[in-house]
Amino acid sequence: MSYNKVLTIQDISCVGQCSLTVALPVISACGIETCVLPSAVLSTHTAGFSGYTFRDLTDDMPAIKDHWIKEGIKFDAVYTGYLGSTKQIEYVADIFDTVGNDRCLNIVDPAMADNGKLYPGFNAEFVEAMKGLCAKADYLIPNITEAAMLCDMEYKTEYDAAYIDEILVKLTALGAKNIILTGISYNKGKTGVVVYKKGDYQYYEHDFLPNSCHGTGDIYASAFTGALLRGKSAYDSAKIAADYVLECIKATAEEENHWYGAKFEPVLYKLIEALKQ
Ligand code: PXL
Repeated sequence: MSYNKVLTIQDISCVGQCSLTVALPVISACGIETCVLPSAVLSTHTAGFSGYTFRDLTDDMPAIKDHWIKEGIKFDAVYTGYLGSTKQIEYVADIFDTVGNDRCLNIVDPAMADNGKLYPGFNAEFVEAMKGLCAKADYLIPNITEAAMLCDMEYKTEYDAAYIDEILVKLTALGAKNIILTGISYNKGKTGVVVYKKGDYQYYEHDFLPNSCHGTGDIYASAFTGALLRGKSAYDSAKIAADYVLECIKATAEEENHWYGAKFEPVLYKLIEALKQ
């Protein structure tokens, strides 16, 4: 088995089962060395809690990167999630250019919006800057809200294949090489993920579970990254990640008041088993 080292850049929400507290265990469980660059430290995530603390780590980023350069540290992949400021996007673009090895994969989850709305604290300027990061993405993993915003298109909850096609073409025009578009539903009771590369379209459809929970986007992107770096194809990685997220949602649904995140830990072994096949 080849050994890979990934750098993931996203926040630490101390409580909330999202971002780094998901990426670190999930990617490590996939057998991948996982290095981190925290974009911010929050007491909790911002979806449903109020009065959370927010320590922006933007100003620490250049010195951290410079130290890695001095030490000759390079990564096989850089995977970005929730970023703490617009300025940070610039720094992350530079990190892509300087600490990746010559086969480094840039994986971008433009974690900034869901259900038609930006997360608290983000604005149009952030979306514009995120378009620039998408241009550097070997793999871009947006949900449909983020995709519509990145394409300056209307967000729709009901759509046809032509709407999704337009999104895929526009994201490709931004510069993203492979697009993994999550939460795409063409049939009632079903949803799925589109895997797209320059006109080559694949779709994995699975059951839609009504009790969706917070943080599943981060679980999805982390499991996708882990599977991809284990040598799975983009389609197989997209499928493995989708199946794992379904297991996480089912595990969470057993307890009514676990509202802030998905219980991904008890079913982590299922992700590891899927990687063996
Ligand atoms: O799951 C995405 C995410 C990550 N980090 C923080 C968030 C959110 C979504 O709300 O608030 C801090």
